[in-house]
Amino acid sequence: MQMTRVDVFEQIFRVFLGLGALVGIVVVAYTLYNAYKYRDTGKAEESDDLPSVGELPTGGKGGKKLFLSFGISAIIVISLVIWTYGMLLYVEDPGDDAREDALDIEVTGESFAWFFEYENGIESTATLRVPAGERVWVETTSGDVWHSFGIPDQRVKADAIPGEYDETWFEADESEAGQQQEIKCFELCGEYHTSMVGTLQIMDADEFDQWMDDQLTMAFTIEDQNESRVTEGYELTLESQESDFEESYTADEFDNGTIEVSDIEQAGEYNVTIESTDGQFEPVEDQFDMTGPVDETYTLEMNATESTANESETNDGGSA
Ligand SMILES: [Cu+2]
Repeated sequence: MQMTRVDVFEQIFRVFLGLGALVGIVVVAYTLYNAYKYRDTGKAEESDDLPSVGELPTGGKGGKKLFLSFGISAIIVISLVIWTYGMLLYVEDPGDDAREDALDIEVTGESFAWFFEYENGIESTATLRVPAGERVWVETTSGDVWHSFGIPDQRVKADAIPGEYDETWFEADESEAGQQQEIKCFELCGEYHTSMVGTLQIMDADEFDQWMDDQLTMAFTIEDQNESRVTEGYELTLESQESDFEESYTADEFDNGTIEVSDIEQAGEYNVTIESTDGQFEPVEDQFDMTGPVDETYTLEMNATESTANESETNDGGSA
Protein backbone atom coordinates (compact mmCIF):
# COMPACT_ATOMS: atom_id res chain seq x y z
CA MET A 1 0.00 0.00 0.00
CA GLN A 2 1.30 3.42 -0.89
CA MET A 3 1.73 6.09 1.76
CA THR A 4 -0.51 9.12 1.77
CA ARG A 5 0.66 12.58 2.67
CA VAL A 6 -1.04 12.31 6.03
CA ASP A 7 0.83 9.03 6.72
CA VAL A 8 4.17 10.68 5.91
CA PHE A 9 3.67 13.70 8.14
CA GLU A 10 2.25 11.61 10.97
CA GLN A 11 5.23 9.27 10.79
CA ILE A 12 7.67 12.19 10.90
CA PHE A 13 5.77 13.65 13.86
CA ARG A 14 5.79 10.33 15.76
CA VAL A 15 9.51 9.67 15.16
CA PHE A 16 10.45 13.19 16.32
CA LEU A 17 8.15 12.96 19.32
CA GLY A 18 9.48 9.51 20.27
CA LEU A 19 13.17 10.36 19.91
CA GLY A 20 12.69 13.75 21.57
CA ALA A 21 10.99 12.10 24.54
CA LEU A 22 13.73 9.44 24.75
CA VAL A 23 16.56 12.01 24.72
CA GLY A 24 14.69 14.12 27.27
CA ILE A 25 14.21 11.17 29.61
CA VAL A 26 17.90 10.16 29.38
CA VAL A 27 19.17 13.71 30.01
CA VAL A 28 16.83 14.46 32.91
CA ALA A 29 17.41 11.02 34.50
CA TYR A 30 21.21 11.35 34.24
CA THR A 31 21.07 14.88 35.71
CA LEU A 32 18.95 13.71 38.66
CA TYR A 33 21.24 10.71 39.17
CA ASN A 34 24.33 12.94 39.35
CA ALA A 35 22.59 15.52 41.53
CA TYR A 36 21.81 12.71 43.96
CA LYS A 37 25.22 11.02 43.71
CA TYR A 38 27.20 14.22 44.33
CA ARG A 39 24.81 15.75 46.85
CA ASP A 40 26.29 17.59 49.80
CA THR A 41 26.36 15.10 52.65
CA GLY A 42 28.49 17.36 54.84
CA LYS A 43 31.25 14.71 54.82
CA ALA A 44 33.69 16.48 52.51
CA GLU A 45 36.89 17.39 54.25
CA GLU A 46 38.60 20.73 54.00
CA SER A 47 41.88 19.07 53.13
CA ASP A 48 40.41 17.45 49.97
CA ASP A 49 41.75 18.82 46.73
CA LEU A 50 38.45 20.41 45.72
CA PRO A 51 38.25 22.98 42.94
CA SER A 52 37.22 26.40 44.10
CA VAL A 53 34.76 28.65 42.27
CA GLY A 54 36.19 29.97 38.98
CA GLU A 55 38.92 27.32 38.82
CA LEU A 56 38.88 25.00 35.77
CA PRO A 57 38.96 21.30 36.59
CA THR A 58 42.04 19.43 35.44
CA GLY A 59 42.62 15.78 34.65
CA GLY A 60 39.67 13.50 33.84
CA LYS A 61 39.36 10.43 31.65
CA GLY A 62 40.37 11.80 28.24
CA GLY A 63 36.93 13.33 27.59
CA LYS A 64 35.35 9.91 27.07
CA LYS A 65 31.92 10.98 28.29
CA LEU A 66 32.01 14.17 26.24
CA PHE A 67 33.00 12.24 23.13
CA LEU A 68 30.27 9.66 23.73
CA SER A 69 27.49 12.20 24.22
CA PHE A 70 28.55 14.28 21.21
CA GLY A 71 28.90 11.12 19.13
CA ILE A 72 25.44 9.76 19.98
CA SER A 73 23.84 13.20 19.44
CA ALA A 74 25.51 13.53 16.04
CA ILE A 75 24.35 10.07 14.95
CA ILE A 76 20.77 10.79 16.04
CA VAL A 77 20.63 14.24 14.43
CA ILE A 78 22.29 13.23 11.13
CA SER A 79 20.14 10.13 10.67
CA LEU A 80 17.00 12.16 11.47
CA VAL A 81 17.96 14.74 8.86
CA ILE A 82 18.62 12.10 6.18
CA TRP A 83 15.49 10.10 6.95
CA THR A 84 13.25 13.18 7.07
CA TYR A 85 14.74 14.50 3.84
CA GLY A 86 13.98 11.17 2.15
CA MET A 87 10.39 11.27 3.38
CA LEU A 88 9.95 14.83 2.14
CA LEU A 89 11.42 13.90 -1.24
CA TYR A 90 8.66 11.28 -1.48
CA VAL A 91 6.07 13.96 -0.64
CA GLU A 92 7.52 16.20 -3.34
CA ASP A 93 7.61 13.48 -5.96
CA PRO A 94 5.94 10.13 -5.27
CA GLY A 95 7.06 8.76 -8.67
CA ASP A 96 6.00 8.97 -12.30
CA ASP A 97 3.46 6.14 -12.03
CA ALA A 98 1.74 7.96 -9.20
CA ARG A 99 1.54 11.06 -11.35
CA GLU A 100 0.03 9.23 -14.31
CA ASP A 101 -2.56 7.21 -12.41
CA ALA A 102 -3.73 10.19 -10.40
CA LEU A 103 -6.93 12.13 -10.93
CA ASP A 104 -5.89 15.55 -12.26
CA ILE A 105 -7.65 18.63 -10.98
CA GLU A 106 -6.85 22.25 -11.76
CA VAL A 107 -7.57 24.64 -8.92
CA THR A 108 -8.00 28.36 -9.51
CA GLY A 109 -8.27 30.81 -6.67
CA GLU A 110 -10.06 34.02 -7.46
CA SER A 111 -11.14 36.61 -4.93
CA PHE A 112 -12.83 35.13 -2.98
CA ALA A 113 -13.64 31.57 -4.06
CA TRP A 114 -12.08 28.34 -5.29
CA PHE A 115 -12.82 26.92 -8.76
CA PHE A 116 -12.07 23.35 -9.74
CA GLU A 117 -11.71 21.74 -13.15
CA TYR A 118 -11.32 17.98 -13.62
CA GLU A 119 -9.18 16.54 -16.41
CA ASN A 120 -12.35 15.72 -18.40
CA GLY A 121 -13.43 19.38 -18.37
CA ILE A 122 -16.11 19.10 -15.68
CA GLU A 123 -16.05 22.13 -13.38
CA SER A 124 -17.26 22.92 -9.90
CA THR A 125 -17.10 25.84 -7.51
CA ALA A 126 -16.37 25.78 -3.77
CA THR A 127 -16.99 22.03 -3.39
CA LEU A 128 -14.28 19.64 -4.52
CA ARG A 129 -15.47 16.06 -4.80
CA VAL A 130 -12.80 13.36 -4.76
CA PRO A 131 -12.86 9.57 -4.55
CA ALA A 132 -11.46 8.01 -1.36
CA GLY A 133 -8.36 5.86 -1.73
CA GLU A 134 -7.29 7.46 -5.00
CA ARG A 135 -4.41 9.84 -5.52
CA VAL A 136 -5.45 13.33 -6.56
CA TRP A 137 -2.97 15.54 -8.36
CA VAL A 138 -3.66 19.25 -7.96
CA GLU A 139 -2.35 22.12 -10.05
CA THR A 140 -3.01 25.47 -8.47
CA THR A 141 -3.08 28.93 -9.98
CA SER A 142 -4.84 32.22 -9.46
CA GLY A 143 -7.10 34.39 -11.56
CA ASP A 144 -6.16 37.61 -9.79
CA VAL A 145 -3.98 38.11 -6.70
CA TRP A 146 -1.83 35.72 -4.67
CA HIS A 147 -3.76 33.02 -2.85
CA SER A 148 -2.71 29.79 -1.19
CA PHE A 149 -4.74 26.60 -1.50
CA GLY A 150 -4.85 24.45 1.61
CA ILE A 151 -6.65 21.41 3.02
CA PRO A 152 -5.35 21.08 6.60
CA ASP A 153 -6.81 17.58 7.16
CA GLN A 154 -4.92 16.29 4.10
CA ARG A 155 -1.72 18.23 4.95
CA VAL A 156 -2.04 20.08 1.64
CA LYS A 157 -0.87 23.61 0.94
CA ALA A 158 0.14 25.07 -2.42
CA ASP A 159 0.63 28.59 -3.70
CA ALA A 160 -1.94 29.96 -6.12
CA ILE A 161 -0.19 32.71 -8.05
CA PRO A 162 -1.40 34.35 -11.29
CA GLY A 163 0.47 33.10 -14.36
CA GLU A 164 2.13 30.28 -12.44
CA TYR A 165 1.26 26.70 -11.60
CA ASP A 166 2.20 25.01 -8.37
CA GLU A 167 1.49 21.32 -8.00
CA THR A 168 0.82 19.02 -5.14
CA TRP A 169 -1.09 15.84 -4.37
CA PHE A 170 -3.07 14.13 -1.69
CA GLU A 171 -4.92 10.91 -1.13
CA ALA A 172 -7.94 10.66 1.13
CA ASP A 173 -8.00 7.44 3.11
CA GLU A 174 -10.78 4.99 2.33
CA SER A 175 -11.96 5.32 5.92
CA GLU A 176 -12.62 9.01 5.24
CA ALA A 177 -15.32 8.31 2.63
CA GLY A 178 -18.39 10.40 3.37
CA GLN A 179 -16.42 13.06 5.24
CA GLN A 180 -16.37 16.75 4.50
CA GLN A 181 -13.15 18.61 5.14
CA GLU A 182 -12.32 22.27 5.02
CA ILE A 183 -10.54 24.02 2.18
CA LYS A 184 -9.04 27.39 3.08
CA CYS A 185 -7.01 30.21 1.62
CA PHE A 186 -3.70 30.62 3.45
CA GLU A 187 -2.60 33.90 1.89
CA LEU A 188 -4.05 37.16 3.15
CA CYS A 189 -5.62 38.12 -0.16
CA GLY A 190 -8.10 40.88 0.54
CA GLU A 191 -11.17 42.03 2.35
CA TYR A 192 -13.02 38.69 2.28
CA HIS A 193 -9.97 36.44 2.68
CA THR A 194 -11.50 34.68 5.68
CA SER A 195 -14.59 33.72 3.69
CA MET A 196 -12.48 32.18 0.93
CA VAL A 197 -13.30 28.68 2.05
CA GLY A 198 -14.48 25.53 0.32
CA THR A 199 -15.38 21.94 1.07
CA LEU A 200 -13.54 18.79 0.22
CA GLN A 201 -16.20 16.13 -0.20
CA ILE A 202 -14.64 12.68 0.06
CA MET A 203 -16.78 10.11 -1.70
CA ASP A 204 -16.84 6.39 -1.94
CA ALA A 205 -15.07 5.53 -5.24
CA ASP A 206 -18.27 4.06 -6.78
CA GLU A 207 -20.35 7.03 -5.68
CA PHE A 208 -17.79 9.37 -7.17
CA ASP A 209 -17.90 7.52 -10.52
CA GLN A 210 -21.69 7.75 -10.46
CA TRP A 211 -21.54 11.48 -9.72
CA MET A 212 -19.03 11.99 -12.54
CA ASP A 213 -21.25 10.04 -14.97
CA ASP A 214 -24.15 12.31 -14.01
CA GLN A 215 -21.98 15.34 -14.75
CA LEU A 216 -21.15 13.95 -18.18
CA THR A 217 -24.76 13.71 -19.29
CA MET A 218 -26.53 15.72 -21.99
CA ALA A 219 -30.24 15.98 -22.57
CA PHE A 220 -31.73 17.51 -25.70
CA THR A 221 -35.37 18.36 -26.27
CA ILE A 222 -36.78 19.29 -29.65
CA GLU A 223 -39.82 21.53 -29.83
CA ASP A 224 -41.68 23.37 -32.54
CA GLN A 225 -42.68 27.04 -32.39
CA ASN A 226 -45.78 26.14 -30.38
CA GLU A 227 -43.61 24.53 -27.69
CA SER A 228 -44.91 21.06 -28.43
CA ARG A 229 -42.48 18.18 -28.79
CA VAL A 230 -41.35 17.19 -32.25
CA THR A 231 -41.09 13.43 -32.65
CA GLU A 232 -40.08 12.92 -36.23
CA GLY A 233 -38.31 14.29 -39.26
CA TYR A 234 -34.90 15.35 -37.91
CA GLU A 235 -31.42 14.17 -37.10
CA LEU A 236 -29.23 15.64 -34.34
CA THR A 237 -25.44 15.53 -34.70
CA LEU A 238 -23.23 16.05 -31.68
CA GLU A 239 -19.55 16.77 -32.25
CA SER A 240 -16.86 17.40 -29.65
CA GLN A 241 -14.21 19.98 -30.48
CA GLU A 242 -11.81 18.49 -27.95
CA SER A 243 -12.07 14.77 -28.54
CA ASP A 244 -13.00 12.66 -31.59
CA PHE A 245 -16.51 12.09 -30.28
CA GLU A 246 -19.06 12.50 -33.06
CA GLU A 247 -22.47 10.92 -32.99
CA SER A 248 -25.78 11.34 -34.82
CA TYR A 249 -29.20 10.60 -33.41
CA THR A 250 -32.33 10.27 -35.55
CA ALA A 251 -35.78 11.29 -34.34
CA ASP A 252 -36.81 7.71 -33.62
CA GLU A 253 -33.97 7.38 -31.08
CA PHE A 254 -35.61 10.23 -29.14
CA ASP A 255 -38.24 9.53 -26.54
CA ASN A 256 -41.14 11.91 -27.14
CA GLY A 257 -38.75 14.54 -28.50
CA THR A 258 -36.14 14.13 -25.75
CA ILE A 259 -32.88 12.21 -25.77
CA GLU A 260 -30.35 11.65 -23.01
CA VAL A 261 -26.77 11.10 -24.11
CA SER A 262 -24.78 9.39 -21.37
CA ASP A 263 -21.70 8.04 -23.15
CA ILE A 264 -19.81 11.36 -23.03
CA GLU A 265 -16.28 11.12 -21.66
CA GLN A 266 -14.90 14.57 -22.31
CA ALA A 267 -16.65 17.83 -21.47
CA GLY A 268 -15.72 21.13 -23.15
CA GLU A 269 -16.81 22.69 -26.44
CA TYR A 270 -19.45 20.89 -28.47
CA ASN A 271 -21.17 21.63 -31.76
CA VAL A 272 -24.77 20.63 -32.26
CA THR A 273 -26.55 20.55 -35.61
CA ILE A 274 -30.13 19.52 -36.16
CA GLU A 275 -31.10 18.83 -39.71
CA SER A 276 -34.51 18.16 -41.08
CA THR A 277 -34.72 14.80 -42.85
CA ASP A 278 -37.85 15.78 -44.77
CA GLY A 279 -36.99 19.42 -45.47
CA GLN A 280 -39.76 20.70 -43.22
CA PHE A 281 -37.57 22.58 -40.74
CA GLU A 282 -34.75 25.08 -40.93
CA PRO A 283 -31.46 23.50 -39.77
CA VAL A 284 -30.33 24.49 -36.27
CA GLU A 285 -26.70 25.06 -35.35
CA ASP A 286 -25.49 25.59 -31.81
CA GLN A 287 -22.32 25.55 -29.78
CA PHE A 288 -21.91 25.17 -26.04
CA ASP A 289 -19.21 24.68 -23.47
CA MET A 290 -19.98 21.69 -21.30
CA THR A 291 -18.76 22.07 -17.69
CA GLY A 292 -21.49 19.98 -16.06
CA PRO A 293 -24.77 18.30 -17.01
CA VAL A 294 -26.25 19.81 -20.18
CA ASP A 295 -29.97 20.26 -20.72
CA GLU A 296 -30.82 22.07 -23.94
CA THR A 297 -34.12 22.70 -25.68
CA TYR A 298 -34.09 23.55 -29.38
CA THR A 299 -36.94 25.07 -31.30
CA LEU A 300 -37.36 24.00 -34.89
CA GLU A 301 -38.59 26.67 -37.22
CA MET A 302 -40.68 25.91 -40.24
CA ASN A 303 -38.77 26.03 -43.47
CA ALA A 304 -39.12 29.46 -45.15
CA THR A 305 -40.84 28.14 -48.30
CA GLU A 306 -43.20 25.99 -46.19
CA SER A 307 -44.18 28.92 -44.01
CA THR A 308 -44.85 31.19 -47.02
CA ALA A 309 -46.98 28.44 -48.41
CA ASN A 310 -48.82 28.23 -45.12
CA GLU A 311 -49.20 31.97 -45.01
CA SER A 312 -50.67 32.19 -48.52
CA GLU A 313 -53.02 29.37 -47.59
CA THR A 314 -54.36 31.32 -44.63
CA ASN A 315 -54.58 34.46 -46.76
CA ASP A 316 -56.56 32.53 -49.32
CA GLY A 317 -58.78 31.18 -46.60
CA GLY A 318 -59.33 34.75 -45.28
CA SER A 319 -60.34 36.19 -48.63
CA ALA A 320 -62.69 33.35 -49.42
CU1 LIG B 1 -7.30 34.02 -1.09
